[in-house]
Amino acid sequence: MSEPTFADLGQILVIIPTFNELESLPVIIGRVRSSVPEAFILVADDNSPDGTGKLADEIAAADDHVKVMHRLGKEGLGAAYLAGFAWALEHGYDVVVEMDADGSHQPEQLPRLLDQLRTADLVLGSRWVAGGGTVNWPKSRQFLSKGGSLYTRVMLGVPLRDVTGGYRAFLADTLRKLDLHEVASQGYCFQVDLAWRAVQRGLVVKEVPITFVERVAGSSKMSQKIVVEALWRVTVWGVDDKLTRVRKRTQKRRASSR
Ligand SMILES: Nc1nc2c(ncn2[C@@H]2O[C@H](COP(=O)(O)OP(=O)(O)OP(=O)(O)O)[C@@H](O)[C@H]2O)c(=O)[nH]1
Ligand SMILES: [Mg+2]
Repeated sequence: MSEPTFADLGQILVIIPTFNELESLPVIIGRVRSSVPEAFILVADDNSPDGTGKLADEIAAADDHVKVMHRLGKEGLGAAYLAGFAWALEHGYDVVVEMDADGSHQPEQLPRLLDQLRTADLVLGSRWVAGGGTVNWPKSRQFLSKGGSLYTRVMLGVPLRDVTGGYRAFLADTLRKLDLHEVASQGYCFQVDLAWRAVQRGLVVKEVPITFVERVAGSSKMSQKIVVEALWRVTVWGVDDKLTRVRKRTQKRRASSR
């Protein structure tokens, strides 16, 4: 059987943000290259002290499908993605993918996301739809992730099951419509922010099942601060959104009773 091709989608760029991913990076690059050979990769490294950026340069020197963006220091996942998106749009890519370096997002499942992008503006890899799930994730992390998505669904009214996940494929046109210059959120909240922006703009957002695998090498950059930021911002956005709706409804009622 021949490999599926995604030539009809145009040029694809997979952005992999890294901070101290020396062990994981070469593995993940190799897996992306075999899974979707036509895709390009941009490693967005925040000057990792362990030399991940240097290793990325060495890989890029031997493979014209691998590019590297060196950033000055650790500024968080959101900032690295925003810089990567800007680079992708400047360089004329048609599809932009978000993928972690640690193997949690399996490159072998990328074809699923790309396939659905043919009929969507944004495709989310989802752990919490039928067929999706996690491997080696403690119950506490599963609870936090499902609970976070449920809270967001209720507060913001987004009809999505996994809104904090970071395995995603965007049409470049979608990124152009999201007013990215306004995005200030980080971590999980960055993912919520982008999905909510897409929903608010009436774009087609689809979820496809993925199996998220807990990292086997390196260490997590997840922190309590990231969780608290997400909870706080989602609450503020949700309350603000509800107040705006009530205000609009009252204005309409007043106008029609005049
Ligand atoms: N460029 C850049 N990449 C980052 C930064 N923080 C995290 N990353 C990368 O973003 C991806 C996700 O980070 P993780 O530490 O795996 O966070 P997580 O997946 O929420 O946590 P775990 O489930 O414990 O792995 C990885 O590829 C990290 O190397 C950062 O400040 N800058
Ligand atoms: Mg991870």
